Amino acid sequence: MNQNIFKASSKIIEISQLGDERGYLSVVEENLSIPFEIKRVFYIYNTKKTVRRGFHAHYKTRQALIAVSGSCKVYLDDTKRKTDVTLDSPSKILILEPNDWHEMHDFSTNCVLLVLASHLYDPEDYIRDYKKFVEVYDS
Ligand code: T46
Repeated sequence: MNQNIFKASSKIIEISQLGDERGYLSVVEENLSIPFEIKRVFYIYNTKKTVRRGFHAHYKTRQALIAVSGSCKVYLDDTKRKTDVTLDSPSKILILEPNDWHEMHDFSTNCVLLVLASHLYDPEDYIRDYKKFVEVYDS
């Protein structure tokens, strides 16, 4: 089991909406607005409003979550602080650190949640057991 953990605080950042009469354009760049190298991109869509997903933390994967369409909420728990953040704009990015247990919920029907990740997919990087999560991060 990978115990090489990365601990930091998740945060919301705002990026510029570059706009003119044609509409808006927002830019994300690795190691600039996104504080890591982007190794993987995936997106979550067609999630029903009543569904909660996630229910895990990571050992090392850092992620950036952007609701590029619609909105959703993300429940965050670092073993001490628990909070809900709302992603409701393509210019709002949640920098989600591995030590935050997270649950995504309240998806609008048109929500497309874009996720940029610092590592390739590895099921061993997931902590899906809450007790194990507390053991690893409650120090
Ligand atoms: C996270 C939140 C924000 C892959 O095969 N490759 C991938 O890169 C990913 C991300 C998933 N999968 C497979 C694994 C499952 O069979 O896709 C299926 C759904 O994944 P999961 O149940 O992990 O999805 P979520 O929404 O619970 O979590 C996802 C990410 O997995 C996770 O890293 O932090 O979004």
